[in-house]
Amino acid sequence: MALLKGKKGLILGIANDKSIAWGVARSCHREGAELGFNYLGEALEKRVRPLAEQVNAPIVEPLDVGDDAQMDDFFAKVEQQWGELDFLVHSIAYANKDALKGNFRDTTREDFQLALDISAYSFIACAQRAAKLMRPGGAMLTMSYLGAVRAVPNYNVMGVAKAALEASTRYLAHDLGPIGIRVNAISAGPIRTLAASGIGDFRKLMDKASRGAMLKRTVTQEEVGNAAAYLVSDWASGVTGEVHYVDGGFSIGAGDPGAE
Ligand code: 0WE
Repeated sequence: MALLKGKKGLILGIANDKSIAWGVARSCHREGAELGFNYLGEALEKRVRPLAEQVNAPIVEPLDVGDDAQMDDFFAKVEQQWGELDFLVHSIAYANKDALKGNFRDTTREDFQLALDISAYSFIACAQRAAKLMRPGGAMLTMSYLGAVRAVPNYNVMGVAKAALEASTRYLAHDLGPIGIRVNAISAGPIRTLAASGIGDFRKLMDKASRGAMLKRTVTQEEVGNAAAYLVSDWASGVTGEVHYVDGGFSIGAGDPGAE
């Protein structure tokens, strides 16, 4: 197979072996890509380095996407090491824990700014730096969620951030299309990750996701990884500006209109 043989790609947002970004990394490694990772702080470095070794990733560097100086340093190191880049996968989000429960109308300006900065603007910040290292045929990908387009209880300001992220995907596709770079998003169903562990009632949400999905189950990191590998590969050379659902068909359902 080796869908990504000879390609160099950055995968941003691995926290541990449960991360969606790690699922993407495994699929991309299996398909022959050479990978580069970031880590957020020393605590996560201890988790990310051993994973990087498993897939022989030559680039493992610190990067907090909320810090422009770190963004510049990170991409300067990538340019030094590789010179050019074939793909970028952005799998990063953050909102204040308290903003992911209770009433959306209580969202503070600070909650809004943080969630939108880290979860949506950071993709733009990555794209502008990554594009400089890409030739025609390059591809970028980010991770979204259904809360971007529907009011999902408690997802709150993250839903607004994902809406901005999906719109950013389209505008980046518009800008970068003329130079042969594609930009897409995957809207994944809920998956148990470190991010999910900070959320109350995630079990109930996963149960609902299984029952509502056409496949009657949730999706795995590996399934998102395989879809990601396709989207950054040349097999998807005609696909850009798209939000591709990897949710077992949940989003095409009507729920249970007869439920009490
Ligand atoms: O995008 C996400 C979660 C992103 C996330 C998670 C956390 C938890 C810990 C962002 N910021 C934080 N901040 C923290 O302090 N998902 C798609 C998973 C998710 O999160 C939810 C969901 C789903 C699904 C929150 C409420 C309701 C549903």
